[in-house]
Amino acid sequence: MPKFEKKLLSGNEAVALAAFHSGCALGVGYPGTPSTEILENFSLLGGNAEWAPNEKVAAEVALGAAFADAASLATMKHVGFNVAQDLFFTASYSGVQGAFVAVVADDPGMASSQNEQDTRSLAYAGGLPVLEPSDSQEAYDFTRLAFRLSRRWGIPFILRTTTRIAHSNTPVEYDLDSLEPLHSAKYQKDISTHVMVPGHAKPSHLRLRRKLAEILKWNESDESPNMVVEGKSSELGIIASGVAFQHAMEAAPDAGFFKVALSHPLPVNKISEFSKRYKRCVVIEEGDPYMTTLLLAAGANVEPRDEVWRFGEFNSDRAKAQIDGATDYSEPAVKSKPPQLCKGCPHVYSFKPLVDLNCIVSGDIGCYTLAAMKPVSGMDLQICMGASIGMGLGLRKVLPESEARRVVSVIGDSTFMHSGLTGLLEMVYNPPPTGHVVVVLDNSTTAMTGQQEHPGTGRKLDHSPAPHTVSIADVAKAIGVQNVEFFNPVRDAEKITEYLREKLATNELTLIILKQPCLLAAANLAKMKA
Ligand SMILES: Cc1ncc(C[n+]2csc(CCOP(=O)(O)OP(=O)(O)O)c2C)c(N)n1
Ligand code: SF4
Repeated sequence: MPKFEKKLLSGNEAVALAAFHSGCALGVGYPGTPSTEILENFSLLGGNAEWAPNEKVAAEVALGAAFADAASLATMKHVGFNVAQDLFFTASYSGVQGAFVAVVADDPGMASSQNEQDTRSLAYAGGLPVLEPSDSQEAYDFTRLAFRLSRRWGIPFILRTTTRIAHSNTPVEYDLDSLEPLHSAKYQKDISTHVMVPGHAKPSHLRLRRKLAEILKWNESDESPNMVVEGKSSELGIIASGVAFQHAMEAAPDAGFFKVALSHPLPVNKISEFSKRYKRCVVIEEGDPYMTTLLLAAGANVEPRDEVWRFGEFNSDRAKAQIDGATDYSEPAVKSKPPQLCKGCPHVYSFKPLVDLNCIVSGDIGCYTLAAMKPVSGMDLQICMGASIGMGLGLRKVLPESEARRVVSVIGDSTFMHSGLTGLLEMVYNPPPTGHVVVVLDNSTTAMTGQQEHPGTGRKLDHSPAPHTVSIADVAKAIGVQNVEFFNPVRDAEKITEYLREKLATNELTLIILKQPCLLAAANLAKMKA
Protein backbone atom coordinates (compact mmCIF):
# COMPACT_ATOMS: atom_id res chain seq x y z
CA MET A 1 0.00 0.00 0.00
CA PRO A 2 1.53 3.39 -0.96
CA LYS A 3 1.95 5.74 2.00
CA PHE A 4 0.76 9.20 0.94
CA GLU A 5 1.43 12.47 2.71
CA LYS A 6 -0.08 15.85 1.75
CA LYS A 7 1.28 19.35 2.40
CA LEU A 8 0.59 22.91 1.33
CA LEU A 9 3.81 24.02 -0.36
CA SER A 10 5.13 26.81 -2.54
CA GLY A 11 6.63 25.71 -5.86
CA ASN A 12 10.09 26.38 -4.47
CA GLU A 13 9.41 24.25 -1.37
CA ALA A 14 7.99 21.49 -3.59
CA VAL A 15 11.13 21.47 -5.78
CA ALA A 16 13.32 21.27 -2.65
CA LEU A 17 11.30 18.36 -1.25
CA ALA A 18 11.33 16.54 -4.58
CA ALA A 19 15.10 16.96 -4.88
CA PHE A 20 15.48 15.58 -1.36
CA HIS A 21 13.19 12.65 -2.21
CA SER A 22 15.16 12.01 -5.44
CA GLY A 23 18.37 11.26 -3.55
CA CYS A 24 19.97 14.53 -4.66
CA ALA A 25 23.49 14.53 -3.20
CA LEU A 26 24.26 18.22 -3.72
CA GLY A 27 22.30 21.40 -4.37
CA VAL A 28 24.26 24.46 -5.52
CA GLY A 29 23.03 27.87 -6.63
CA TYR A 30 23.28 31.63 -6.42
CA PRO A 31 20.37 33.62 -4.94
CA GLY A 32 17.94 35.27 -7.33
CA THR A 33 14.24 36.01 -7.03
CA PRO A 34 12.10 33.94 -7.59
CA SER A 35 14.42 30.91 -7.15
CA THR A 36 16.19 31.64 -3.85
CA GLU A 37 14.09 29.61 -1.40
CA ILE A 38 14.71 26.29 -3.18
CA LEU A 39 18.18 25.75 -1.74
CA GLU A 40 17.29 27.30 1.63
CA ASN A 41 14.48 24.73 1.96
CA PHE A 42 16.63 21.90 0.63
CA SER A 43 19.11 22.72 3.40
CA LEU A 44 16.36 22.84 6.06
CA LEU A 45 15.22 19.37 4.93
CA GLY A 46 18.75 18.08 5.60
CA GLY A 47 20.03 18.32 2.02
CA ASN A 48 23.63 19.25 1.23
CA ALA A 49 23.16 22.82 -0.04
CA GLU A 50 25.67 25.55 -0.93
CA TRP A 51 25.68 29.09 -2.26
CA ALA A 52 28.31 29.37 -4.97
CA PRO A 53 29.87 32.76 -5.84
CA ASN A 54 27.79 32.83 -9.05
CA GLU A 55 25.54 30.69 -11.22
CA LYS A 56 28.27 29.44 -13.54
CA VAL A 57 30.27 28.09 -10.63
CA ALA A 58 27.08 26.58 -9.18
CA ALA A 59 26.39 24.76 -12.44
CA GLU A 60 30.03 23.63 -12.69
CA VAL A 61 29.94 22.11 -9.20
CA ALA A 62 26.61 20.39 -9.90
CA LEU A 63 27.91 19.06 -13.24
CA GLY A 64 31.04 17.68 -11.54
CA ALA A 65 28.86 15.80 -9.05
CA ALA A 66 26.74 14.42 -11.91
CA PHE A 67 29.91 13.25 -13.70
CA ALA A 68 30.50 11.08 -10.60
CA ASP A 69 27.12 9.35 -10.99
CA ALA A 70 25.44 11.44 -8.27
CA ALA A 71 22.15 13.32 -8.58
CA SER A 72 22.74 17.08 -8.38
CA LEU A 73 20.70 20.26 -8.47
CA ALA A 74 21.61 23.79 -9.59
CA THR A 75 19.25 26.71 -8.93
CA MET A 76 19.20 30.20 -10.38
CA LYS A 77 16.99 32.92 -11.78
CA HIS A 78 16.68 33.45 -15.53
CA VAL A 79 19.50 36.00 -15.81
CA GLY A 80 21.70 33.65 -13.79
CA PHE A 81 21.14 31.08 -16.55
CA ASN A 82 22.85 33.54 -18.92
CA VAL A 83 25.89 33.63 -16.64
CA ALA A 84 26.05 29.81 -16.71
CA GLN A 85 25.39 29.39 -20.44
CA ASP A 86 28.99 28.66 -21.37
CA LEU A 87 28.80 25.51 -19.28
CA PHE A 88 25.28 24.44 -20.25
CA PHE A 89 25.79 24.72 -24.02
CA THR A 90 28.55 22.11 -23.82
CA ALA A 91 27.23 20.05 -20.86
CA SER A 92 24.39 19.08 -23.22
CA TYR A 93 27.10 17.58 -25.48
CA SER A 94 29.07 15.84 -22.72
CA GLY A 95 25.97 14.59 -20.96
CA VAL A 96 26.16 13.20 -17.43
CA GLN A 97 26.59 9.80 -15.85
CA GLY A 98 24.26 10.55 -12.94
CA ALA A 99 21.45 13.09 -12.95
CA PHE A 100 21.71 16.89 -13.24
CA VAL A 101 18.65 19.09 -12.86
CA ALA A 102 18.89 22.87 -13.18
CA VAL A 103 15.93 24.85 -11.91
CA VAL A 104 15.70 28.18 -13.71
CA ALA A 105 13.07 30.62 -12.45
CA ASP A 106 11.77 33.18 -14.96
CA ASP A 107 10.30 36.50 -13.90
CA PRO A 108 7.74 37.53 -16.54
CA GLY A 109 6.60 41.05 -15.74
CA MET A 110 9.94 41.79 -14.03
CA ALA A 111 8.68 41.89 -10.45
CA SER A 112 12.30 41.73 -9.34
CA SER A 113 14.55 41.62 -12.41
CA GLN A 114 16.18 43.77 -15.05
CA ASN A 115 14.63 41.90 -18.00
CA GLU A 116 11.99 39.26 -18.78
CA GLN A 117 13.71 36.68 -20.95
CA ASP A 118 12.32 33.20 -21.55
CA THR A 119 14.46 30.25 -20.45
CA ARG A 120 12.81 27.96 -23.01
CA SER A 121 14.34 29.90 -25.91
CA LEU A 122 17.84 29.59 -24.41
CA ALA A 123 17.37 25.92 -23.52
CA TYR A 124 16.20 25.27 -27.09
CA ALA A 125 19.37 26.91 -28.41
CA GLY A 126 21.53 24.89 -26.02
CA GLY A 127 19.83 21.52 -26.70
CA LEU A 128 18.56 21.13 -23.13
CA PRO A 129 15.20 19.46 -22.39
CA VAL A 130 12.71 21.61 -20.42
CA LEU A 131 9.89 20.63 -18.07
CA GLU A 132 7.32 23.28 -17.08
CA PRO A 133 5.21 22.74 -13.94
CA SER A 134 1.86 24.54 -13.63
CA ASP A 135 1.45 24.28 -9.82
CA SER A 136 3.29 23.03 -6.73
CA GLN A 137 2.14 19.41 -7.26
CA GLU A 138 3.75 19.46 -10.68
CA ALA A 139 6.79 21.31 -9.32
CA TYR A 140 7.22 18.24 -7.08
CA ASP A 141 6.30 15.62 -9.71
CA PHE A 142 8.29 17.18 -12.56
CA THR A 143 11.40 17.68 -10.40
CA ARG A 144 11.30 13.98 -9.56
CA LEU A 145 10.68 13.18 -13.22
CA ALA A 146 13.53 15.47 -14.30
CA PHE A 147 15.97 13.54 -12.08
CA ARG A 148 14.75 10.22 -13.52
CA LEU A 149 14.86 11.41 -17.15
CA SER A 150 18.26 13.08 -16.72
CA ARG A 151 19.71 9.76 -15.53
CA ARG A 152 17.86 7.77 -18.20
CA TRP A 153 19.13 9.87 -21.13
CA GLY A 154 22.35 11.10 -19.52
CA ILE A 155 21.61 14.78 -20.19
CA PRO A 156 21.05 17.83 -17.94
CA PHE A 157 17.35 18.67 -17.57
CA ILE A 158 15.93 22.17 -17.03
CA LEU A 159 12.91 22.77 -14.83
CA ARG A 160 11.52 26.14 -15.89
CA THR A 161 9.40 27.81 -13.24
CA THR A 162 7.95 31.32 -13.22
CA THR A 163 7.20 33.72 -10.37
CA ARG A 164 3.65 32.46 -9.62
CA ILE A 165 4.75 28.82 -9.59
CA ALA A 166 7.76 29.52 -7.39
CA HIS A 167 5.89 31.57 -4.79
CA SER A 168 2.26 30.32 -4.73
CA ASN A 169 1.19 27.72 -2.19
CA THR A 170 -0.88 24.79 -3.49
CA PRO A 171 -1.34 21.24 -2.12
CA VAL A 172 1.27 18.61 -2.86
CA GLU A 173 0.72 14.89 -2.35
CA TYR A 174 3.58 12.42 -2.48
CA ASP A 175 4.18 8.77 -1.85
CA LEU A 176 6.59 8.17 1.03
CA ASP A 177 7.33 4.70 -0.35
CA SER A 178 8.74 6.17 -3.56
CA LEU A 179 11.71 7.99 -2.01
CA GLU A 180 15.09 7.33 -3.59
CA PRO A 181 18.27 6.93 -1.56
CA LEU A 182 21.52 8.78 -2.36
CA HIS A 183 23.44 7.00 -5.13
CA SER A 184 26.94 6.10 -4.04
CA ALA A 185 29.16 8.27 -6.22
CA LYS A 186 31.87 6.77 -8.39
CA TYR A 187 33.98 8.15 -11.22
CA GLN A 188 34.56 6.38 -14.48
CA LYS A 189 37.15 7.91 -16.81
CA ASP A 190 35.91 8.51 -20.37
CA ILE A 191 37.67 11.36 -22.12
CA SER A 192 35.58 10.92 -25.28
CA THR A 193 32.57 12.34 -23.41
CA HIS A 194 34.28 14.35 -20.63
CA VAL A 195 36.92 16.27 -22.60
CA MET A 196 35.24 18.47 -25.17
CA VAL A 197 37.99 19.04 -27.71
CA PRO A 198 36.70 19.25 -31.32
CA GLY A 199 37.49 15.60 -32.02
CA HIS A 200 35.25 14.54 -29.12
CA ALA A 201 32.70 17.35 -29.41
CA LYS A 202 31.74 16.52 -33.00
CA PRO A 203 30.46 13.00 -32.19
CA SER A 204 29.07 14.37 -28.91
CA HIS A 205 26.95 16.87 -30.82
CA LEU A 206 25.56 14.05 -32.97
CA ARG A 207 24.89 12.07 -29.79
CA LEU A 208 23.04 15.03 -28.27
CA ARG A 209 20.78 15.36 -31.32
CA ARG A 210 20.08 11.59 -31.20
CA LYS A 211 19.18 11.85 -27.50
CA LEU A 212 16.86 14.80 -28.22
CA ALA A 213 15.21 12.79 -31.01
CA GLU A 214 14.63 9.91 -28.57
CA ILE A 215 13.26 12.27 -25.94
CA LEU A 216 10.97 13.79 -28.57
CA LYS A 217 9.69 10.32 -29.51
CA TRP A 218 8.96 9.68 -25.84
CA ASN A 219 7.31 13.09 -25.54
CA GLU A 220 5.07 12.30 -28.54
CA SER A 221 4.06 8.99 -26.91
CA ASP A 222 1.41 8.26 -24.29
CA GLU A 223 4.20 7.83 -21.71
CA SER A 224 4.87 11.58 -21.62
CA PRO A 225 3.37 13.76 -18.86
CA ASN A 226 1.57 16.02 -21.39
CA MET A 227 -2.18 16.09 -20.86
CA VAL A 228 -5.12 16.38 -23.27
CA VAL A 229 -8.58 17.49 -22.12
CA GLU A 230 -11.24 17.30 -24.83
CA GLY A 231 -13.45 20.40 -25.14
CA LYS A 232 -17.21 20.59 -24.76
CA SER A 233 -17.33 21.53 -28.44
CA SER A 234 -14.88 21.69 -31.34
CA GLU A 235 -14.95 25.51 -31.40
CA LEU A 236 -11.80 26.29 -29.39
CA GLY A 237 -8.62 24.42 -28.58
CA ILE A 238 -5.94 25.83 -26.28
CA ILE A 239 -2.31 24.83 -26.09
CA ALA A 240 -0.67 26.02 -22.87
CA SER A 241 2.19 25.31 -20.48
CA GLY A 242 3.21 26.31 -16.96
CA VAL A 243 1.03 28.68 -14.98
CA ALA A 244 -0.47 30.01 -18.24
CA PHE A 245 -2.39 26.71 -18.39
CA GLN A 246 -4.14 27.50 -15.09
CA HIS A 247 -5.09 30.99 -16.30
CA ALA A 248 -6.35 29.64 -19.63
CA MET A 249 -8.48 26.97 -17.86
CA GLU A 250 -10.08 29.72 -15.80
CA ALA A 251 -10.63 31.93 -18.86
CA ALA A 252 -12.13 29.24 -21.12
CA PRO A 253 -13.21 26.20 -19.05
CA ASP A 254 -15.17 24.64 -21.94
CA ALA A 255 -12.29 24.68 -24.43
CA GLY A 256 -10.22 21.65 -25.36
CA PHE A 257 -6.73 21.70 -23.83
CA PHE A 258 -3.34 20.37 -24.76
CA LYS A 259 -1.28 20.98 -21.65
CA VAL A 260 2.41 20.79 -22.47
CA ALA A 261 4.62 19.45 -19.68
CA LEU A 262 7.90 18.85 -21.56
CA SER A 263 8.17 21.90 -23.79
CA HIS A 264 11.57 21.12 -25.30
CA PRO A 265 11.68 19.05 -27.41
CA LEU A 266 8.10 20.10 -28.20
CA PRO A 267 5.72 17.30 -29.31
CA VAL A 268 4.67 19.20 -32.45
CA ASN A 269 3.09 16.19 -34.20
CA LYS A 270 0.85 15.35 -31.27
CA ILE A 271 -0.14 18.99 -30.81
CA SER A 272 -0.78 19.34 -34.56
CA GLU A 273 -3.12 16.33 -34.43
CA PHE A 274 -4.92 17.92 -31.46
CA SER A 275 -5.18 21.27 -33.27
CA LYS A 276 -6.94 19.66 -36.27
CA ARG A 277 -9.88 18.69 -34.05
CA TYR A 278 -10.70 22.34 -33.30
CA LYS A 279 -11.99 25.17 -35.49
CA ARG A 280 -9.44 27.54 -33.96
CA CYS A 281 -6.51 26.98 -31.57
CA VAL A 282 -4.81 29.56 -29.38
CA VAL A 283 -1.43 29.11 -27.71
CA ILE A 284 -1.31 30.66 -24.24
CA GLU A 285 2.24 30.93 -22.94
CA GLU A 286 4.11 33.31 -20.65
CA GLY A 287 7.12 34.94 -22.28
CA ASP A 288 8.36 34.36 -25.82
CA PRO A 289 6.04 32.93 -28.49
CA TYR A 290 8.20 29.80 -28.12
CA MET A 291 5.55 27.13 -28.74
CA THR A 292 3.58 29.37 -31.11
CA THR A 293 6.57 29.81 -33.43
CA LEU A 294 7.46 26.10 -33.51
CA LEU A 295 3.84 25.05 -34.06
CA LEU A 296 3.27 27.59 -36.84
CA ALA A 297 6.48 26.42 -38.52
CA ALA A 298 5.18 22.83 -38.34
CA GLY A 299 1.91 23.88 -40.01
CA ALA A 300 -0.29 23.27 -36.93
CA ASN A 301 -3.72 24.87 -36.82
CA VAL A 302 -2.73 27.58 -34.33
CA GLU A 303 -3.18 31.34 -34.50
CA PRO A 304 -0.14 33.62 -34.68
CA ARG A 305 0.32 35.50 -31.40
CA ASP A 306 0.21 39.26 -31.17
CA GLU A 307 3.35 40.90 -29.73
CA VAL A 308 1.33 42.36 -26.86
CA TRP A 309 1.28 38.92 -25.14
CA ARG A 310 5.07 38.80 -24.95
CA PHE A 311 5.15 41.37 -22.15
CA GLY A 312 4.33 40.81 -18.49
CA GLU A 313 2.81 38.08 -16.36
CA PHE A 314 -0.31 36.25 -17.44
CA ASN A 315 -3.56 36.13 -15.50
CA SER A 316 -7.01 34.85 -16.43
CA ASP A 317 -8.13 38.28 -17.73
CA ARG A 318 -5.18 38.45 -20.07
CA ALA A 319 -5.73 34.85 -21.18
CA LYS A 320 -9.38 35.70 -21.94
CA ALA A 321 -8.36 38.83 -23.84
CA GLN A 322 -5.92 36.84 -25.96
CA ILE A 323 -8.56 34.18 -26.66
CA ASP A 324 -11.00 36.97 -27.65
CA GLY A 325 -8.42 38.30 -30.13
CA ALA A 326 -7.52 41.55 -28.35
CA THR A 327 -4.30 43.24 -29.43
CA ASP A 328 -4.15 46.29 -27.18
CA TYR A 329 -4.33 44.87 -23.69
CA SER A 330 -3.07 46.99 -20.80
CA GLU A 331 -3.18 46.03 -17.14
CA PRO A 332 -5.59 47.93 -14.92
CA ALA A 333 -3.46 50.44 -12.98
CA VAL A 334 -2.70 49.26 -9.45
CA LYS A 335 -1.72 51.92 -6.95
CA SER A 336 1.48 50.81 -5.26
CA LYS A 337 4.32 52.52 -3.47
CA PRO A 338 7.60 52.28 -5.36
CA PRO A 339 10.21 50.20 -3.48
CA GLN A 340 12.55 52.24 -1.28
CA LEU A 341 15.69 51.68 0.75
CA CYS A 342 14.92 50.91 4.42
CA LYS A 343 14.98 53.89 6.76
CA GLY A 344 18.53 54.16 8.09
CA CYS A 345 20.00 51.83 5.40
CA PRO A 346 23.78 52.36 5.17
CA HIS A 347 23.51 52.65 1.37
CA VAL A 348 21.73 56.02 1.75
CA TYR A 349 24.82 57.42 3.52
CA SER A 350 27.22 55.83 1.01
CA PHE A 351 25.85 57.79 -1.94
CA LYS A 352 25.94 61.22 -0.27
CA PRO A 353 29.67 61.92 -0.96
CA LEU A 354 29.24 60.73 -4.57
CA VAL A 355 26.30 63.07 -5.11
CA ASP A 356 28.09 65.95 -3.35
CA LEU A 357 31.09 65.53 -5.66
CA ASN A 358 28.84 65.35 -8.77
CA CYS A 359 30.23 61.90 -9.70
CA ILE A 360 29.08 59.91 -12.73
CA VAL A 361 28.21 56.64 -10.98
CA SER A 362 28.45 53.38 -12.90
CA GLY A 363 26.31 51.21 -10.65
CA ASP A 364 25.37 47.61 -10.16
CA ILE A 365 22.52 45.40 -8.93
CA GLY A 366 21.48 45.13 -5.30
CA CYS A 367 19.41 47.05 -2.77
CA TYR A 368 21.63 50.03 -3.58
CA THR A 369 20.22 50.22 -7.13
CA LEU A 370 17.25 51.97 -5.51
CA ALA A 371 19.64 54.85 -4.86
CA ALA A 372 19.31 55.70 -8.57
CA MET A 373 15.80 57.01 -7.79
CA LYS A 374 14.72 60.06 -5.85
CA PRO A 375 15.43 61.15 -3.19
CA VAL A 376 19.02 59.80 -3.36
CA SER A 377 19.49 60.12 -7.17
CA GLY A 378 23.01 58.75 -6.88
CA MET A 379 23.42 56.29 -9.77
CA ASP A 380 23.75 56.79 -13.53
CA LEU A 381 24.14 53.28 -14.99
CA GLN A 382 22.97 49.74 -14.13
CA ILE A 383 22.66 46.84 -16.58
CA CYS A 384 23.57 43.45 -15.12
CA MET A 385 25.48 41.97 -12.19
CA GLY A 386 29.16 42.87 -12.11
CA ALA A 387 29.02 45.37 -15.00
CA SER A 388 29.69 48.46 -12.89
CA ILE A 389 33.47 48.21 -12.98
CA GLY A 390 33.81 47.46 -16.71
CA MET A 391 31.27 50.14 -17.71
CA GLY A 392 33.03 52.69 -15.49
CA LEU A 393 36.35 51.85 -17.13
CA GLY A 394 34.79 52.25 -20.58
CA LEU A 395 33.48 55.70 -19.66
CA ARG A 396 36.85 56.70 -18.24
CA LYS A 397 38.64 55.61 -21.43
CA VAL A 398 36.63 57.73 -23.86
CA LEU A 399 35.34 60.76 -21.95
CA PRO A 400 37.28 64.04 -21.96
CA GLU A 401 39.58 64.17 -18.91
CA SER A 402 37.44 66.55 -16.85
CA GLU A 403 34.44 64.20 -17.18
CA ALA A 404 36.45 60.97 -16.92
CA ARG A 405 37.65 62.13 -13.50
CA ARG A 406 34.06 62.19 -12.26
CA VAL A 407 33.46 58.48 -13.00
CA VAL A 408 33.16 56.07 -10.06
CA SER A 409 32.08 52.40 -10.13
CA VAL A 410 29.85 51.27 -7.26
CA ILE A 411 29.26 47.60 -6.48
CA GLY A 412 27.82 45.56 -3.57
CA ASP A 413 29.84 42.91 -1.72
CA SER A 414 27.84 39.92 -2.98
CA THR A 415 27.90 41.29 -6.52
CA PHE A 416 31.66 41.82 -6.22
CA MET A 417 32.07 38.12 -5.36
CA HIS A 418 29.66 37.15 -8.16
CA SER A 419 31.33 38.94 -11.07
CA GLY A 420 33.16 42.05 -9.88
CA LEU A 421 36.55 40.41 -9.58
CA THR A 422 37.10 40.14 -13.34
CA GLY A 423 36.25 43.84 -13.76
CA LEU A 424 38.92 44.64 -11.18
CA LEU A 425 41.42 42.55 -13.15
CA GLU A 426 40.56 44.59 -16.26
CA MET A 427 41.16 47.76 -14.23
CA VAL A 428 44.71 46.77 -13.23
CA TYR A 429 45.50 45.25 -16.62
CA ASN A 430 44.16 48.09 -18.84
CA PRO A 431 43.94 51.12 -16.54
CA PRO A 432 42.43 54.32 -17.99
CA PRO A 433 44.85 57.30 -18.23
CA THR A 434 42.98 58.99 -15.36
CA GLY A 435 43.04 55.89 -13.13
CA HIS A 436 39.75 54.80 -11.60
CA VAL A 437 37.86 54.62 -8.32
CA VAL A 438 35.74 51.62 -7.30
CA VAL A 439 33.50 51.80 -4.24
CA VAL A 440 32.37 48.52 -2.67
CA LEU A 441 29.24 48.82 -0.55
CA ASP A 442 29.98 46.06 1.94
CA ASN A 443 26.89 45.40 4.04
CA SER A 444 28.11 41.84 4.80
CA THR A 445 25.21 40.10 3.05
CA THR A 446 23.24 39.61 -0.17
CA ALA A 447 20.46 41.91 1.03
CA MET A 448 18.40 42.27 -2.13
CA THR A 449 17.36 38.62 -2.23
CA GLY A 450 16.80 38.19 1.52
CA GLN A 451 20.18 38.25 3.29
CA GLN A 452 22.01 35.23 1.91
CA GLU A 453 25.63 34.50 2.76
CA HIS A 454 28.53 34.72 0.29
CA PRO A 455 32.29 34.01 0.38
CA GLY A 456 32.97 37.32 2.15
CA THR A 457 30.55 36.96 5.06
CA GLY A 458 32.39 34.18 6.85
CA ARG A 459 29.26 32.03 6.95
CA LYS A 460 27.86 29.24 4.79
CA LEU A 461 24.33 28.84 3.37
CA ASP A 462 22.97 27.57 6.71
CA HIS A 463 24.76 30.49 8.47
CA SER A 464 27.27 28.18 10.15
CA PRO A 465 30.92 29.41 10.12
CA ALA A 466 32.77 29.07 6.80
CA PRO A 467 36.35 27.76 6.84
CA HIS A 468 37.61 31.02 5.32
CA THR A 469 36.37 34.59 4.93
CA VAL A 470 37.44 36.17 1.66
CA SER A 471 38.73 39.71 2.13
CA ILE A 472 37.93 42.05 -0.77
CA ALA A 473 40.72 44.37 0.40
CA ASP A 474 43.32 41.60 0.36
CA VAL A 475 42.22 40.45 -3.09
CA ALA A 476 42.42 44.01 -4.46
CA LYS A 477 45.88 44.57 -2.96
CA ALA A 478 47.11 41.19 -4.22
CA ILE A 479 46.18 41.93 -7.83
CA GLY A 480 47.77 45.39 -7.84
CA VAL A 481 45.19 48.03 -6.85
CA GLN A 482 47.32 50.88 -5.52
CA ASN A 483 45.03 52.35 -2.85
CA VAL A 484 42.68 50.28 -0.72
CA GLU A 485 40.85 52.06 2.10
CA PHE A 486 38.02 51.28 4.53
CA PHE A 487 35.41 53.75 5.84
CA ASN A 488 32.17 53.52 7.72
CA PRO A 489 29.53 55.16 5.50
CA VAL A 490 27.36 56.23 8.43
CA ARG A 491 30.07 57.81 10.60
CA ASP A 492 32.76 58.91 8.11
CA ALA A 493 30.85 61.08 5.59
CA GLU A 494 33.34 63.96 5.59
CA LYS A 495 36.42 61.73 5.51
CA ILE A 496 34.96 59.79 2.57
CA THR A 497 34.27 62.98 0.61
CA GLU A 498 37.83 64.24 1.20
CA TYR A 499 39.43 60.92 0.28
CA LEU A 500 37.29 60.60 -2.86
CA ARG A 501 38.09 64.18 -3.93
CA GLU A 502 41.80 63.47 -3.51
CA LYS A 503 41.79 60.17 -5.41
CA LEU A 504 39.59 61.40 -8.26
CA ALA A 505 42.28 64.03 -8.93
CA THR A 506 45.07 61.41 -9.25
CA ASN A 507 45.76 58.90 -12.03
CA GLU A 508 45.84 56.04 -9.53
CA LEU A 509 43.66 52.97 -9.03
CA THR A 510 41.64 53.10 -5.84
CA LEU A 511 39.24 50.75 -4.10
CA ILE A 512 37.16 52.14 -1.25
CA ILE A 513 35.25 49.73 0.97
CA LEU A 514 32.30 51.28 2.78
CA LYS A 515 31.57 48.76 5.51
CA GLN A 516 28.39 48.79 7.58
CA PRO A 517 26.00 45.81 7.99
CA CYS A 518 22.56 45.82 6.39
CA LEU A 519 20.03 46.64 9.12
CA LEU A 520 17.95 43.52 8.46
CA ALA A 521 20.93 41.16 8.21
CA ALA A 522 22.34 42.53 11.47
CA ALA A 523 18.98 41.94 13.18
CA ASN A 524 18.71 38.40 11.78
CA LEU A 525 22.23 37.59 12.85
CA ALA A 526 21.59 38.86 16.36
CA LYS A 527 18.48 36.62 16.49
CA MET A 528 20.53 33.62 15.33
CA LYS A 529 23.18 34.28 17.98
CA ALA A 530 20.58 34.68 20.78
C1 LIG B 1 22.97 37.04 -12.76
C2 LIG B 1 22.10 37.45 -11.63
N1 LIG B 1 22.00 36.64 -10.56
C3 LIG B 1 21.23 36.99 -9.51
C4 LIG B 1 20.54 38.17 -9.52
C5 LIG B 1 19.69 38.58 -8.32
N2 LIG B 1 20.40 39.59 -7.54
C6 LIG B 1 20.30 40.88 -7.81
S1 LIG B 1 21.35 41.82 -6.94
C7 LIG B 1 21.94 40.51 -6.11
C8 LIG B 1 23.04 40.64 -5.08
C9 LIG B 1 22.86 41.79 -4.18
O1 LIG B 1 23.81 41.73 -3.17
P1 LIG B 1 24.87 42.87 -2.95
O2 LIG B 1 25.63 43.16 -4.18
O3 LIG B 1 25.68 42.52 -1.76
O4 LIG B 1 23.96 44.16 -2.64
P2 LIG B 1 22.88 44.38 -1.46
O5 LIG B 1 21.57 43.93 -2.00
O6 LIG B 1 23.35 43.60 -0.28
O7 LIG B 1 22.87 45.84 -1.23
C10 LIG B 1 21.32 39.36 -6.54
C11 LIG B 1 21.59 38.05 -5.99
C12 LIG B 1 20.65 38.98 -10.67
N3 LIG B 1 20.01 40.12 -10.81
N4 LIG B 1 21.45 38.60 -11.69
S1 SF4 C 1 17.52 45.26 3.35
FE1 SF4 C 1 19.44 46.08 4.17
S2 SF4 C 1 20.60 46.81 2.39
FE2 SF4 C 1 18.48 46.51 1.73
S3 SF4 C 1 17.52 48.52 1.94
FE3 SF4 C 1 17.15 47.42 3.87
S4 SF4 C 1 18.86 47.97 5.22
FE4 SF4 C 1 19.42 48.55 3.14
